[in-house]
Amino acid sequence: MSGRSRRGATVLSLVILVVMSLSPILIDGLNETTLFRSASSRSANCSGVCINEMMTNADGSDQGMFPAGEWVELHNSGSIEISLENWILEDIGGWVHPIDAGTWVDFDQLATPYVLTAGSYAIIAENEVGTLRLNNAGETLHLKDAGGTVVHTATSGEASNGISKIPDSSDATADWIDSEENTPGAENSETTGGEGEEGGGTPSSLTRIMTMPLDAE
Ligand SMILES: [Ca+2]
Ligand SMILES: [Ca+2]
Repeated sequence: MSGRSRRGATVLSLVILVVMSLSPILIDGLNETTLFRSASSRSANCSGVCINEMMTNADGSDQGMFPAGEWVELHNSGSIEISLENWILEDIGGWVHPIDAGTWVDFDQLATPYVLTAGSYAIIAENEVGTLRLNNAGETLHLKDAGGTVVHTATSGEASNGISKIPDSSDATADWIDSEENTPGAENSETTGGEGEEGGGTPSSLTRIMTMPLDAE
């Protein structure tokens, strides 16, 4: 074997090695894409304490003290009071936001700390904590109880500046839609006359999720 062909063989084996080492990355990339795709449009039905409204794209800075910044409204839709001690909000980008005195608006006015009575609302705000990073282009947010069990999952569509997202009353598992009016701490105000306009949102939300950074503000 001449020096040249030996060098050629060495280069060839290097190329094969590089390709072999890249393939797991490519496979991981595909899995990640599949994961993101399956994670979109995954709003869930909910009873008990549920995510009920979210401000993913606050007017002005997305961080700040409520009413500035992002916020999430929880609603106890059940018939018994529930303690949210050690519950968290976690988004698909892995940001974990606590539910505690520092994030729960008017926490000190609760009759019992952490207890959300039946029918009442809680506002969990960014409050400059720095961990509520809801993606303006579309977000999937999980509410988890003290044992780490997902209690509710909500997926929002692309948000307009300063307009909150609420469940689509015609389809609980669809991407959330724009509210008619932001109602933190009160019953939601749904956009009227929206029936029949939904249903075509999935492909565009898939595109967004695959092209936008997950933790974009
Ligand atoms: Ca509300
Ligand atoms: Ca945001």
